[in-house]
Amino acid sequence: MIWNEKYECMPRKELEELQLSRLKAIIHKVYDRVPFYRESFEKAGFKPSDLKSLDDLKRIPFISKKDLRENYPFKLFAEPMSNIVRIHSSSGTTGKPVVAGYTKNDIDTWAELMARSLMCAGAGPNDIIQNAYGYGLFTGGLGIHYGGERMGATVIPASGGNTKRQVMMLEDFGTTVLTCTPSYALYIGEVAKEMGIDIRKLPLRIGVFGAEPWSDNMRKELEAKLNIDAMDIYGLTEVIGPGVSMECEQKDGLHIFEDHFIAEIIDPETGEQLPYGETGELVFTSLTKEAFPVIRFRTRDITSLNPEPCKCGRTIARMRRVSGRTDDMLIIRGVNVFPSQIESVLMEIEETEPHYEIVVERKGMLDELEVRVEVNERLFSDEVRKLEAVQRKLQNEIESVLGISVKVTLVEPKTIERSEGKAKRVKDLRPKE
Ligand code: DLL
Repeated sequence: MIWNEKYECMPRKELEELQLSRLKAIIHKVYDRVPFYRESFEKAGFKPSDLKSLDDLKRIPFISKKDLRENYPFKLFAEPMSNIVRIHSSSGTTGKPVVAGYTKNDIDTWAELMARSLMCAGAGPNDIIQNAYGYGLFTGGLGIHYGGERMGATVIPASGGNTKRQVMMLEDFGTTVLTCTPSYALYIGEVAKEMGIDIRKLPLRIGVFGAEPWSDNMRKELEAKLNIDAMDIYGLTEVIGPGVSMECEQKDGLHIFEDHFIAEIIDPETGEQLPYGETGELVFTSLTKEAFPVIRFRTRDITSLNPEPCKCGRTIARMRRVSGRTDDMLIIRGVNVFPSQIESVLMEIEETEPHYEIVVERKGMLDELEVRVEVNERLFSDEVRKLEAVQRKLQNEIESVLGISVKVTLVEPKTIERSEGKAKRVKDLRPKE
């Protein structure tokens, strides 16, 4: 089912006309109301009246995370505080957090986008949604909550953590849709098993997983372990929160709600716009947000775009699953390594569990990459010879994917820290330059 057929299935030409008229309005608004944009447009010699076609967007300068930090907390808002009804913020692990403001209409738009997303994932008004994304400043909790209610489903505001209680609710409340990070879903599955509960036999049928990169092999793992369809949801605080794009039943890319956001792909080195199909950094422009519009925001997320209509009936473009971030990329002895490449290999090996961490250290002059992965109970109690064989197999496969040597360490079951939100899988212990 499609929540909003009019906007999700619009002929492309009509959609582009709508985008252009909305873009003109938002460009004028930020120019008039937000000193940062006025200055940056002027520096680039761009006037709002120069915008004649969607193609002219290219002429507008980007806004980066750094700009957002420099305007912390409220300087990019385009509405007076009296019109702001809510504040959210990102975790800010690498400096000051990003602060997003919402007007009443923004909250309404967001609920609409999340209702679309949940329906796109296959959920409907008869579902019971257990929302195990964290409630609070993080956008996952309240964002999904309002969308679930808008769609008419029953929402359980479980929030993250208290994992035994999550399992109890899955069983007692007959949850049909679980929303949380993929790493937390894995952990919930593991705790259920320890409690002697087989999630595969419960009514749970859909997982709406996102907020962190995960691989298609992790999807297979989750689908098998929980007996569900595991669907990818994408979003970010700067753009609105979850509900920017969502996978449909085809599981072939995430539909971007393009009547509200324009997506571009750029070359992260040159900033040049890349054609459809090419991989690069995702850039978003919000078209309808009132309080905190973003114009050409560089997400650092890596993906590509596909504008072809989908078999599901939606005509809005799709983005490929985000494989990582430009700032997640590790450079090891000159080679670019994405944690998702390692995850993909690990998920294909039966004897290991999907719990791993990546440690980078400098030994002498050289960087060393170590992949620590848990083995399953069976292998753990098996002969050393078998352990060694698995270790060698993993090492060979990872080395052939990455093209550099790695150290693989098999660790005991349940020794790697579990995540209740976004997993932190990389420990980069190299001295900061
Ligand atoms: O993570 C919003 C969200 C909540 C999305 C719940 C999905 C579900 P931030 O905390 O601002 O917002 O983090 C945004 O997380 O730029 C990506 O790098 C990453 N990310 C989000 N969704 C995905 C995904 C929320 N499906 C940052 N796949 C983004 C890969 C994702 N990465």
